[in-house]
Amino acid sequence: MKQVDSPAGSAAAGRSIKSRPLNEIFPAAWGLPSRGINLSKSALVTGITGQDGSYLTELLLSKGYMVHGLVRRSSSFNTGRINHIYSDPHELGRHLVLHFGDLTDSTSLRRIIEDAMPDEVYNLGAQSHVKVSFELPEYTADADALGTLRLLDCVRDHMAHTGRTVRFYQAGSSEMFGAAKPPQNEETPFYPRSPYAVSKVASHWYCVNYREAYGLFICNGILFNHESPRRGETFVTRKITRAVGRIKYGLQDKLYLGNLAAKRDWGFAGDYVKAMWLMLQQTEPGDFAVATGEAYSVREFLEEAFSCAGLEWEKYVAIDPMYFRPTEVDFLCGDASKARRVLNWKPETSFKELVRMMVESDTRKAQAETLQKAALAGSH
Ligand code: NAP
Ligand code: G4F
Repeated sequence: MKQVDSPAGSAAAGRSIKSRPLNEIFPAAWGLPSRGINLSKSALVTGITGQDGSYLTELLLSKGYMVHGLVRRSSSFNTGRINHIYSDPHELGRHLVLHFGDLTDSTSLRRIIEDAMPDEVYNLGAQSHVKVSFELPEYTADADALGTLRLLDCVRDHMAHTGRTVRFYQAGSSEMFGAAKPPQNEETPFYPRSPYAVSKVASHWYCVNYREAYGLFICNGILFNHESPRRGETFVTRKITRAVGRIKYGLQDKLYLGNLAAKRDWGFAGDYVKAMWLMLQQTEPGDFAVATGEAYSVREFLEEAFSCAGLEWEKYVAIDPMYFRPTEVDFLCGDASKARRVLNWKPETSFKELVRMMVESDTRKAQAETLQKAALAGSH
């Protein structure tokens, strides 16, 4: 299987853009309209700096799209996952344009839609951490629920003013099923168990309503957990594989986790973004569950990841109650038969391949960290 992560220091990462901070460069995008560049389609991706945004953008660029990305203002760099595909605004014929914006700010959304004139909008931006949503419930609702409504309404107005057609993908989540019994699919009633999940349910229904009320082409993807070497480091899979690499290289000796009994249907993010794109290429809009159909517990993920590195997880893992959630989702396992039938989509990466890919990537990162530390120590 092809390794899809682009480690720091790769040839791509070493292009000229690396010499200047992206935050300094891409505001120039405002003055360089994308219109007139002869490409087949244009897409706007919110959440482009996230795990899925980076894989989706690679996919869209490979298909010849002009891609516009919404990026949040941050005091530190948040574009690490897309540096390798970004090109300087002063280069001719670039296919990726970044715009500052925020899902909590409808003025920015409106301006970006008008500037980008997308054929397809992929709304992936969200406060996506379930546990954090219990600490930040209001912000999560603002970004994840109202953010979707704001974007939908901008698209609706843009279509009315211009007569253009814009297709819309909404990043729904298996978390919306919450306490509903597995296997879960498009027909399963939602039973959300966190402020994050409640916000995603609201987004789902906003999308259904805008589709029915205004005839917009809107698809809700109901994606089960999907992971990769680019997964955020506070999600359990990446937290585990990162710890495996660091333990292997003596950089860490303990890993603190919460509930090991929870079961998830874990797939590879690179496979799942293909389903997003396929949804928007159909003749009719619809909602689709995207999953592997296999579930494993956090404990099973631990066993698999540590054994990839020849380590016994029991020697390193401790339970810390701070990682438990006020309400847990015990068991998610998807039935993606509609996606298989209608989209002709199926996952291409097995659970074992996924875990190995993540462990190998994090082991390389830990090795690089060790070498860097040694070099620093040597220079003092
Ligand atoms: P992620 O890595 O956490 O990325 C989230 C993205 O949203 C980042 O680009 C983030 O920007 C951006 N964002 C956060 N708040 C925002 C705001 N107020 N305005 C604009 N952008 C904002 O998440 P992911 O794993 O790629 O997931 C993509 C989407 O799918 C999310 O909506 C998530 O809830 C949903 N989803 C994910 C999974 C999964 O297993 N991965 C499953 C089902 C659904 P920064 O980089 O600046 O933080
Ligand atoms: O990796 P997690 O934080 O992912 P979770 O909560 O399933 O949410 C992810 O998948 C959703 C799709 O179903 C997305 F919508 C959402 O945006 C996100 O991408 O936790 C997985 C499980 C949970 O049961 C949690 O309680 O792992 C358990 N867990 C045990 N110890 C832990 C830990 N989770 C985290 N993050 N950190 C721990 O130390």
